[in-house]
Amino acid sequence: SGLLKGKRGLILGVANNRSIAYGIAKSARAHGAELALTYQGEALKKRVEPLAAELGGHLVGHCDVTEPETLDAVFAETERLFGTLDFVVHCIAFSNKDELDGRYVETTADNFTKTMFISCYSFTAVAQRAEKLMTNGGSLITLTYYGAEKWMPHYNVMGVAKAALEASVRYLAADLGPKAIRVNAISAGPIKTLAASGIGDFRYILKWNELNSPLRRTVTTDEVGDTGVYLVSDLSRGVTGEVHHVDAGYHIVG
Ligand code: 0WD
Repeated sequence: SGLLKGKRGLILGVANNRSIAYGIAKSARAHGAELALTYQGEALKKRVEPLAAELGGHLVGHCDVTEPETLDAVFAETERLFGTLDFVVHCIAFSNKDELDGRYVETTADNFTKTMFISCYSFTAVAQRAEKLMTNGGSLITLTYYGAEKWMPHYNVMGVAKAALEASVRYLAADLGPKAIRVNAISAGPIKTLAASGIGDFRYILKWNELNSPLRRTVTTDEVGDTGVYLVSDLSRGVTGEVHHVDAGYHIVG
């Protein structure tokens, strides 16, 4: 469809073709969006380059949110290419793997700070830069997980960071609403990606969701992608500050 025809979007967080960011990029492209993508480091560049080409998108550079100058460079390149920006998709999170297992109470100050910065603050850092390019209004989306709302095994400090991320969605939505910039999150059910492979007992969590979600299955990156299209399109023009679950209904059960 031409739902996103004429819309230009920046996608952050494609690591490979299993990434949620890739699922959203693919759906957005199928609905006519023009895309800019980033990669984190040279190793991932080799993975992301062919995916950007396949999507007819532009690679706008290396982005590591712990190096703010790389975010500045990416937004400068996006402005040079597009002029204005209609949407941004933020699919970035990180925590030390050895703290995504065992007990939350053991979290170190260093990993707490790092997890919060990369998984929560980076969305605000992105919003600051996006606001300047969204002169015709726009839509920002980020990815969260049910572990923000309820205790989940092994999610630990990432659950705390996702809770803060969901709160930041509400504060950003209030700040940017007067400029017709909407801010929403998708709370995705578990999907086997690179980031998920760091979480202890992940296969068990997938199985548990399969057995207990209302739809009796898990979700795919394509399904998250289609919801992403809705949230960045004008179909959702009345929606902001929302955390929208794409989890086969698990959140009403668990
Ligand atoms: O079950 C899942 N997979 C769920 C994921 C359920 C619900 C939510 N999510 C969230 C994640 O927490 C994350 O916010 O979705 C988002 C995307 O994650 P993903 O698609 O599951 O995982 P992946 O394909 O690994 O993409 C995450 C990427 C990183 O990949 P790796 O695995 O190499 O860390 O986030 C990027 C990176 O490309 N990333 C960074 N980007 C810029 N600067 C940084 C950083 N410092 N750290 C990680």
